[in-house]
This record gives sequence, C-alpha cells and structure tokens, in this order.
Amino acid sequence: MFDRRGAFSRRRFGELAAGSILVALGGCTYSVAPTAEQEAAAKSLRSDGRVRLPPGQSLIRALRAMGGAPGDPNPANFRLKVHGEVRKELDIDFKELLAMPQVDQVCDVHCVTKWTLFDSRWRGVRLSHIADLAGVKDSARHIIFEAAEGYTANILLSEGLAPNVLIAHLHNDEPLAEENGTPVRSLVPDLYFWKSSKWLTGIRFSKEDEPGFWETRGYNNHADPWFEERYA
Ligand SMILES: Nc1nc2c(c(=O)[nH]1)N[C@H]1C(S)=C(S)[C@@H](COP(=O)(O)O)O[C@H]1N2
Ligand SMILES: [Mo]
Repeated sequence: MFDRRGAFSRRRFGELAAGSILVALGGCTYSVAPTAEQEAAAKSLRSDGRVRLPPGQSLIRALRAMGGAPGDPNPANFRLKVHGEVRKELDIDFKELLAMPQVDQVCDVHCVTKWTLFDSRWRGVRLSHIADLAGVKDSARHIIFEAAEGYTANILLSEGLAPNVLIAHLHNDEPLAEENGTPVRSLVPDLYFWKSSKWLTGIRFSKEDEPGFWETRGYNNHADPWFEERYA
C-alpha cells in the first residue's frame, strides 16, 4: 500500500485513492458481523418493553463519524448558552460543566442510516439538571440544540428531560473524538442520532417547535427509531 501511495504521490487523485483505501479498510472493521451474544441481545426486550434493536437497524462495533461542520475543539473556548424560556440564562464553561453532577451511562445509539451501536459508554451532565438550574418556564414545550456553524436539532421538552438525555463530554472514557463533537455534544439515545448534536454551543427552551438542520431537509420531526420515523 505504501508503494502504491509512493508511486502515485505526484498526482493528487493518487493520494485521494490511497485515502479511500484506508477508509475502505476502516469500513471493513465496522461491518464485522455482530457476535452471537449481540445477535441474542438484539432480540431481547429493554426495561421499557421495547425490543432492543429497533426495526430496520443493523449492529456495528464502533461509533462511526458521520460528518458535519465541526466547531472549536478546544475546551478552553467552550461556552454553552442556556436560554429561551428560562428564568435564569446560563453561560456554562467547560470547568463548570465538569463541576456539575456527572452521570456515567451505557446505552445504545441508533443512526437513521440504519446502524445501531450497542453498549456505548458516555459521561456527562443530565439535561434535566441544567434545565433545573436555568429554571425552565411552564411555557416551554421544546428544546432546540444549537451547535457550530448553525446546526440545530429540535426535541420535545418532555423527552429532553428523560434521565438518559445527557450533555456528554466523554465517550468510552475518552474525550469525544473531534469528529464525534469534541468537546461537548448532546446525547438523546432513544431518538435517531441526528438529534444528538455534536459541537454543542447552546440549549434553547422554546414555546414553539422549530425544525432543525435535518428536519428541514426531509428528515422526520420526531425521529423515534421504534416507529422508523426516518423521513418526513
Ligand atoms: N453539530 C452537528 N451535530 C450533528 C450533525 C452535524 O452535522 N452537525 N450530524 C448529526 C447526524 S446526521 C448524526 S447521524 C450524528 C452522528 O454522530 P457521530 O458522527 O458521532 O456518529 O451526529 C448528529 N449531530
Ligand atoms: Mo445522520
């Protein structure tokens, strides 16, 4: 492979070809068949009675990087603005986020492109904790995640306050990889993964619903994997 890369090195498309070989190899590691244990787990029921692997999904072994316009990865520059229908606006820096009660959570995540990752490990702060600190008004019905480069995603307030919804900064005990949203992303495990905004910059509580980046581009407004709410 290195010979091949060397031979093509004077030509841009050659380098691109070498790059795609690496990507292809990476793809192979992801598509390794699930273990027998995982196959069995897929058919088991969750504590809420739903089957563990939502319909139409297949298991992968490691978190994939699905792209998007990245934000500033430097935790020193991180600010999370909590605003909208709140009694007290917050401007949380990285140290303050780490000083809040931390939750370690193992959960499954489901991408609309039909992969599911079982048992992914996250650490972060419950969104419900931040909502309490800000004093969310009764008028709020929706949460809008705001992220780098204008990315947004909308969820129902009632679903955002679920105990498994986190403002996460560690994945598998490591800081989020840059392509997975470092330093901080939202994590909404029971909705398709596009609702889990990488490079998070704000949490806005809103009276009105406000379809976000993907929701205005043909994706479903709600995104429940068990009802295959994939597209509008
Ligand atoms: N800021 C931001 N967050 C984002 C996106 C994005 O483009 N920008 N893409 C979403 C989509 S479509 C998916 S599937 C997941 C992918 O997360 P991952 O790259 O960590 O797997 O991030 C979501 N969060
Ligand atoms: Mo996605």
